Amino acid sequence: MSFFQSPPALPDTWAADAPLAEHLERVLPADVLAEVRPQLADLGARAVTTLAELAAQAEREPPEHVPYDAWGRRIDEIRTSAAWDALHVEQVRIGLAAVPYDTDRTGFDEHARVVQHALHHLYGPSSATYTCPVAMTDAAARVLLDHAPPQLRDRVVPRLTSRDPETAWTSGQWMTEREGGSDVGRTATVARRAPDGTWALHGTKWFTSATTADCALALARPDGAGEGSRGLALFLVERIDPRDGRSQVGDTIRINRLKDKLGTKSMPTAELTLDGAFATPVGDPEHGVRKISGMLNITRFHNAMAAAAGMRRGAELAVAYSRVREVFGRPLAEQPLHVETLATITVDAEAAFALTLRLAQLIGAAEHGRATDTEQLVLRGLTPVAKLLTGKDAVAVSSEALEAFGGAGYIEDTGLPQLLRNAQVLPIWEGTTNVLSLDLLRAAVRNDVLPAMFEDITRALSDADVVALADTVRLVAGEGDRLAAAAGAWAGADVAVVEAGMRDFALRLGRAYAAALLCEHASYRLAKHDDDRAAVVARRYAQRWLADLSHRRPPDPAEAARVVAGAHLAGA
Ligand code: MFK
Repeated sequence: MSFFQSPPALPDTWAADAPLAEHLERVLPADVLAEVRPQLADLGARAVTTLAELAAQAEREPPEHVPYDAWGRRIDEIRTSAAWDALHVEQVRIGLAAVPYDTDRTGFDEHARVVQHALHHLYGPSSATYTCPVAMTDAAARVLLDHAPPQLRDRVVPRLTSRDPETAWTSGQWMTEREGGSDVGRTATVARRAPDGTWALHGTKWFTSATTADCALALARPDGAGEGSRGLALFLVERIDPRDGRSQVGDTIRINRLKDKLGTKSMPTAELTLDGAFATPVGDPEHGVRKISGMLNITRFHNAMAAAAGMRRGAELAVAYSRVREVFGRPLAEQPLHVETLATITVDAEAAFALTLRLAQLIGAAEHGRATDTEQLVLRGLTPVAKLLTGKDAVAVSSEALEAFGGAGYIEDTGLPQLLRNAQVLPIWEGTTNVLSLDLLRAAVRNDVLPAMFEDITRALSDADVVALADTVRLVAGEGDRLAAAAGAWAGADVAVVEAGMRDFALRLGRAYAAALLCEHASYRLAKHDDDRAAVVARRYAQRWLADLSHRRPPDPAEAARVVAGAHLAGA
């Protein structure tokens, strides 16, 4: 008899994901959870069946650019996979971009962002990165609500937040130019005002993600405005000119070519030329960077959600495989070193989820006028920290998940390599690790966010003041003290030295934050459910990332097996 390996069979991702259910039970009011649970259950089942099939098809069928029609007319059509289009319909029906905004109807109130995080956690890894247009659509709605005049806002926001696939729009975000991706102040696109008061954009955008979007927020420099980021204004560009219903694409918006990317292959990303594209200013034509920062802060939250969800999917795949793959006479799931690795990535995935969950709570509170002054400062500082830490961890965990498959993890038709490819974009787009580290420094200097962040860490730890967590809490508090002391020494220090240390500082702050939040969750689980799984998770995370080698506990194979089994429910 020939031998064939068994592929991993992913279980229902809602039913198997005990940490997801446990965190939601802690942070959501019972009525909100009861309302959303059927949707999560449906999504968890479909994430491994219909959605997974659509995602696989979309990954196999990348978009094509058709510049001209048969008769030589410029059309710049981008043909996407039918599966990609179906994933769009799915996310609209789920309400991924709508859920933060239709709270009058749902009653989710300030919990809507947590609900969004949960839905995203199940949809995202089976979406072939449709989460990217979702992120920009949500963020564009936020910016238009905050800055657009009523007429523009009332015409466009209902489309961006629609749950009806017939009327729903997606938005893009056109910032990046050849001159600058991070250094947006070098933007060369100009905005010219016609005598009738309308605006037209001229320039080249070097990376436009999800280019088939119905509209995009774009930065441009009004004629005569000053140099640098202060001279930039924010505009909404629509695919269909709202004045006469004519398509701007192929005419005043020309697609130069699609990008050939390492990952996100199902999604069109284009270089395009704006040649007099009609555009509407978002409010006064000034403070463009300040306004689009509101978009970046929401897309950075989405980036963290995508990272946490991708890490969980990597761990799920590796665990599922360990249960069917036998080597040296035993399933991988019974081999101590392999189980230790599975426990490590499972714990890192839960930490990413917890960190992003705190961000979701803070955004929801801020959007509903419930955030305290301290919480608003925490939100400003935690956004770059959560984005940069989870982005880095998503790559590391995806790589580990592929390795858990041996050679199969390196083979395209297993579908596994795309996990790593799609993770590698997460530390890059929406600000690289270094740009975000410097954004934390900007927030620390301009807004003094660090004391609020340390206060929030202390709050989480004081909620976890129980004997079973005492050593872990001490470890995290000690790291918090060291970080506070390091920040205290910035005053009067050489700026170059402070900047050069910011990546290390931001990553360490993220680790301490995540560990504190895991402690808070663990204490709840102990008190309410007499369950110490989460305490083990918090201890393992803090030991791995915060303890020096001489203080690390020796491995405990039985404990690692418990961590894996408790986080990946078998038979679900
Ligand atoms: C899963 C899906 C994930 C999402 C997918 C989306 C796909 C889309 C792909 C892309 O588009 S990737 C392109 C992403 N580009 C970036 O992330 C830009 C990275 N660069 C930065 O973040 C720079 O820090 C930034 C351009 C924002 C600022 O550069 P400057 O020129 O040095 O600006 P400056 O003078 O420091 O700040 C200008 C104003 O913005 C200031 O306010 P004022 O006008 O009141 O002084 C700042 O306080 C404000 N600001 C900057 N960053 C902010 C912010 N305000 C709030 N939050 C922030 N993060």
